[in-house]
Formats: sequence, C-alpha cells, structure tokens
Amino acid sequence: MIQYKRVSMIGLGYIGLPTAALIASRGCEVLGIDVSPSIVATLNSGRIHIVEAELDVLLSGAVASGRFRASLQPEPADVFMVAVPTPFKDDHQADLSYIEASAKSIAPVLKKGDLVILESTSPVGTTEKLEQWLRAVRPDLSFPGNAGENSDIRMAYCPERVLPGRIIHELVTNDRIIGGMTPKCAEEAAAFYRLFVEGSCLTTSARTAEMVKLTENAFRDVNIAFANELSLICDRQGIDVWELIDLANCHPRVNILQPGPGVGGHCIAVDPWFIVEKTPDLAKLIHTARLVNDSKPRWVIEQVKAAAKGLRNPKVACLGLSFKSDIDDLRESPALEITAHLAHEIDGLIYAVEPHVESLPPALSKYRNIEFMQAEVAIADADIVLLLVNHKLFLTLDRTLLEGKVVIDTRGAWR
Ligand code: SAJ
Repeated sequence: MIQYKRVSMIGLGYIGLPTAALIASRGCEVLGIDVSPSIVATLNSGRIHIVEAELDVLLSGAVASGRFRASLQPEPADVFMVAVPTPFKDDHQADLSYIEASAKSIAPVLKKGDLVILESTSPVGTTEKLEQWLRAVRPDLSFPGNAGENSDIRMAYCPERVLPGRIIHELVTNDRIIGGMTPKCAEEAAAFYRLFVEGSCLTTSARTAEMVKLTENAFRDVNIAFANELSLICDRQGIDVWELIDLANCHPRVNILQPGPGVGGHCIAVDPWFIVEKTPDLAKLIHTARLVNDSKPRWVIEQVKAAAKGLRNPKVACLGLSFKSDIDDLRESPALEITAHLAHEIDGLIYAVEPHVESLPPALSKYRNIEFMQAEVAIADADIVLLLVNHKLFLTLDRTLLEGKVVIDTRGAWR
C-alpha cells in the first residue's frame, strides 16, 4: 500500500461500492464519491444501500477503521476509479453522460502522478473520450494521448466481470483484463489491482480491454440467440428443442445454451449494442442475435394468446418475473415484459408469481387484471400455466397440480 495510499471511487453502486470496500480492507484510504446525498449519508453511518453477500461486514469495518468515507465532493487522491452506469438510449447508443460528469468532477483535483481507471462497461474508445474530457479542464497536465509514456496522468480501462451475489468473492478471485492507454499505464494499473486481486491481471491496450468486456457478453448473447432460434424452428416441426439440444450436446465439440423467454439483465441485453453502435456495417451476426433474443417475448405472448383463444375469461398463471433463476432482479426482465403484455392483450385474469419479491412490482401494479399470488394457489385456479423463470421452487412443485391445465414451459424445466 505504499504507492497508492489514497484511492477515490466515483460511483457507489453494485460494482463501485464493493470494490471500494474491498480496497479499504486492504489498507488504502478510500473516498467514495456519489451524486446521491442519501447514499453518502447511509454509507458514512456504516450501513449499505444495496443487497450483496459479505458487503455489510466489509463496509462497516472499513468505516469504523476510518479507511472508508463517502462524499459528494471529490478530493485529491493517488488513484481515481470510475464505476458509473452506462445505460443505452432509445436509439441503442450508449449514454456516456455519467462518465462525462465524473470527468468534470474529478478533473479539478487531479495532480501529476495520478492514475485514472475506468471500469464502466463502455463502447470502444470511451477511455480516450474520458481523457479528452479531463484534458479540456486541465490543459496544465499532460496525458497519455499527448505525452505518451511521459504523461503526468496515467490512464487505463479495466472491466468488471462479477456475478451479483458473489461480487466480493469474484472481485478477489476472477482474472482481470487491464487495458492501458500506454504499456506503462497498463503496468501501473495492474500493480494497483494486484493489491486486492488474486486472479491474474492480464495487460493489454485500453481499446482491446473495452472490446473484451463487450465480446464476453456478445458471445453469450449470440449463443443464447442460437438456442432461441432453434426453439422456434423445432416448435414448427414438432420437435422437443430441449431433447434436441441434449442430444446435440453429446457431441464432444458442441455446447448449445438453453432457449428461454428472451434475454434480460442489465448486461447481456445491453452490451452487444455498444459493438453494433461502433461498427453497424460489420456487426451483422451480433445485431441479429440481439433482434432474435428481443423478439422471443412476443413469440411467447402469441403462444399464450393462441392457447387462450376460445376460453371465456381465461386465467393465466405467470410463474416468475425476474430476469433469471433464483434472484430478485427484475431489470430488463423478459418475464416481466411478457406478463405486462398478457395483462394488456388477454381478456381475462393474470396471476403473477414471484417468490423473490414481496409484492407486485410497480411495472405491473397499474394493470387491474393482475393479481400477485403464491405458486400453488395460482396454478390451482389457472387455465393456462406459463413457466417463465426456472426458480428452484418451481422445479420442485407437485406436478399433479398441472393436470388438466394448458402448460407452456418456456425454460424446458418441467420435461
Ligand atoms: N439465458 C438464457 N439461456 C441460457 C443462459 C442465459 O436464456 O442458456 C438468459 C437468462 O435467463 C437471462 C440472460 O440470459 O435472462 C442473462 O443471464 P446470464 O446468466 O447469462 O448473465 P448475467 O447478465 O447475469 O451476467 C453476465 C455474465 N457474463 C457472462 O456470463 C459472459 C457476468 O459474468 C457479467 O459480469 C455480467 O453479465 C455483466 O455485468 O456484464
């Protein structure tokens, strides 16, 4: 902890806060910066504003020892890390305004010798943009873009790759890709990460590191799209897609993922667009995969509507609302989208079941024909049972409950 005594984390969300707390636990003096006064107050009192395993103990310890403090205002530090959101806009272009605002806030306190690291998932070239925003405010300092290896400020891009629920563990054990604006920048950033990362710290250029993160999630998106497309092809031809995939996966070099009601979450459904944004004429497969996965919810809705045709006041039990199994995260969830559309398009009752949340989420509460229910009660009263998320709880349900019902299993969980 000699060289990097003071570390500043800009953005205290799902990635920034656990990272900041971990670094503080390794002996650095960490200042967390956030635009929300209530987040700053909560953290300074030793409590946390997000749910994540082990984080509460880590943060309260860091606050008690005086190694972590939160503030609305940046202060001088040796390392500045930026972990703010990069959502996309309606036209699927990345919204970099949070990174730009972070740059403007830290620029006044930068000094010669500082290291600036971007962690937010971003289109290729964003670290260079961050540099330009900093340079515009601080023409008195030199940067890698205008001074190369002799720059006053070192800059690098290092994407996070952790899974919610295991963030603290994966922050320590996962390998990290560290992209420097110059080789020396990469080496300095890697030396910093090695203070708290036990996995390998692999160095490359900033542009490559930006693209690595997008590639990982686009790889998964394209492969899920392949499975989703197969599910449509098999349905038309009377073939069970899950049996098909099991059999094809017996081949030693085939590993097909699972079809589902669509792709959700804040990463896989978003990041491939950042590749399409920069190279629309080339990213044809990646773009098509996005469209295939985004069109799957509509296909499921049409299946339910076809099953409901001819039934008077049909009752549809929608099992699961989260974007994947055994979590409470509803962001970009295809299950939520399908349930909302069914309420709008079906003249009947929709029973929404989600064991990981306490009540009907706001996105559904405006529909008067949706009721929030327990799984067994919903199934018992439904004409159509639609399985949207393969939560463990649904896999162990008494299957005799399904007798006499129309069952639409989007996950192949009840085969
Ligand atoms: N899904 C399928 N079929 C499958 C696998 C997933 O339909 O065979 C669906 C899920 O139901 C869900 C969506 O895809 O709706 C995404 O789920 P996921 O488990 O694939 O990914 P995330 O979004 O929870 O986390 C990913 C991870 N990236 C990769 O696995 C390449 C994680 O390591 C990243 O940190 C995270 O994105 C991120 O933040 O980028």
